[in-house]
Order: sequence, then structure tokens, then C-alpha cells
Amino acid sequence: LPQGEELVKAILELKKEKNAIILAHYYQTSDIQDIADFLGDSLQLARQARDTDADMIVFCGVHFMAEAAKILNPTKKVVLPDLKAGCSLADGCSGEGLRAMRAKHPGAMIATYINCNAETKAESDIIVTSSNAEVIINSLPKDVPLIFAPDKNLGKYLMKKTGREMILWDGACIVHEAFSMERIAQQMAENPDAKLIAHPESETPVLDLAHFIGSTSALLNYVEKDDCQKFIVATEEGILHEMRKRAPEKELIPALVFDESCNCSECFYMKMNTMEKLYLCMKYEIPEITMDEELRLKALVPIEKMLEMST
Ligand code: CIZ
Ligand code: SF4
Repeated sequence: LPQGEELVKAILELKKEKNAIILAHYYQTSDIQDIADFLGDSLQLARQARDTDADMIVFCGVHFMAEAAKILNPTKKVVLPDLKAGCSLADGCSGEGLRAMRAKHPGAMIATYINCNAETKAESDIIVTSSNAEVIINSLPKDVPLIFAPDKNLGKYLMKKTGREMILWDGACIVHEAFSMERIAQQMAENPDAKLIAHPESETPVLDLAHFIGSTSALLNYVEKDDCQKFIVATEEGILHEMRKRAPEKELIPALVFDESCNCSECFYMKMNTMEKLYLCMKYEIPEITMDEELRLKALVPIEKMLEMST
């Protein structure tokens, strides 16, 4: 297996040879972010996947994101460096589970966060991401009950922002729910000149402390544009790489998690993808995302509705 610079060169050669595009999420390791053709959050990556004319989409992110790419652009080969790159939110909410919830609340609409698998999307009325959820929820019919799945923390935050009651699925992101309000409060006391910024997948007590709450892209823009020079960042640590590129003069402090032996907030699933696996998946074109066409068409409907409703 090529190493270091040779590995980078080999990946770039495979990309040309196979007319491939590498899409990477902000939570990927820095080397993968640096080699990507396009870096983005889940909404931006979905759009890129839909619009690309490359023959092969190499998706450096987690499984549900690569699956969304396949749903949106089915004639392309979609590969993911590690098929086991899952997500606690997606794993905790099955299509069957959502169907049961709908049966319990007849007439309700279901808005589902994009962090879910295709079966779950297929049972949903509309998909949202953290960057468009507020606008979409505000524009849904007010006279029907609304179910929100699977992230209860994002759901609680959205209820507060929109003033709309929602029936919440009981799911959480293992990365964002690990932030410790007590330890972050201490970080704030030690850094009185810093602002705390947080992703809405974090728990309410952390969000209550935050100076700014936003989606992955909103947090990046905030660090770049705000006058403050120091930020405590309560979201997945991979994002610090892009924040440093956009605002090299600013100081960034990763927010602390409950586990005192572990000062990091990395998504273990996202980090399953490595440069070596990226190379192998491009060379052998496996593991590939495949999907039953009937399921794909069902899952496409609420995603397209989302794309129409968000700018
Ligand atoms: O997976 C996640 O936690 C997020 C925030 C994805 C995204 O880009 O919205
Ligand atoms: Fe899922 Fe959380 Fe990892 Fe995002 S950070 S992929 S929501 S487990």
C-alpha cells in the first residue's frame, strides 16, 4: 500500500482515471478533508452528489450520507471507504419504528432529520437538516400534529425556536450528547474572553450556556465573521480544521465531554474512514452503496421536498 505523499498521489491518479469525485464531510480527518473535491455539511454534500456528472461518487462521510447521494443520483456508482461508518441517530430509528409511531398518532406529519437511513426516510413526509429545519418547520401546516425524529435534542431546540409543539422520537447523537455542561462552564470561567458556540444536537443545558447555536455551516461562518477572537466549540472536532483555515488568527478550544479521561469530541464513525481505506475503495470500487429501486423512489420524495423548500 502506498504511504504518505505516495498515497495522496495514488488517490489523485485514481480519481482522474475513474472520473471520480471525492465528497467529504467536515467531520472527516484533516488529510481526507484536504484531498476532497468538495467539503461540506450534509445538505451541501447532498446537493453536490445530486449535481455531479462524475462517474463515481466517493463519499467520505457516514453511511446515511452516502445513501442519500445514491438516492439523489442513482446512475452513479457511490462508494464509501468503510461501510460500517454508521451514526447513532440513524441506528436508533428504523423505518418500522417510525411506522409504529405514525400508527399511534394518526393524521400526524413526520419531519425527519437527514441523519437516518433510507427506510426511515421512506416513512417520512419531509426531511430536514440542521441548516434548514427551522424554516421548513415554520412552513408546515399548523393544523396537524407534527412528529420529529430521530434527534430529541435538535427537536427540543426547534420547538423552542419555532414555538411549535412536536412529538419527539427518543434519539441522540453520541458525540453531541457527551458534552459536559459543568466542564464547559469551567472552560468559560477560565476563558472569559471566549464565546461558546454549539451545534443544536447538543443537550439543552449546554445550549442554554451558548452564545451562538447553529448548524455545521452556520458555526463555520460565525467563527469567520464574528469579532470575537476566541471560541469554545461544542461540536465534532473535525470541524476545527476548516475553522482554522477560514480564521487562522482565532483561538479555538474544543468543548469538554463528560468522560474526564477523554478530552476529545470525535465521531468514532466518521473517523472509520482513513486515507488507506479511501485509496482501496477507489481502486476496487467497493464497498458500493446499492439500493432497491422501490425504496429509493420512496425515500427520494421527502428529500426532494426538502430541497425545494430550502435555499
Ligand atoms: O452528523 C452530524 O452531526 C451533522 C451535524 C451533520 C451535518 O453536516 O449536518
Ligand atoms: Fe451521527 Fe453524531 Fe456521528 Fe453525526 S456526529 S454522524 S450525528 S453519531
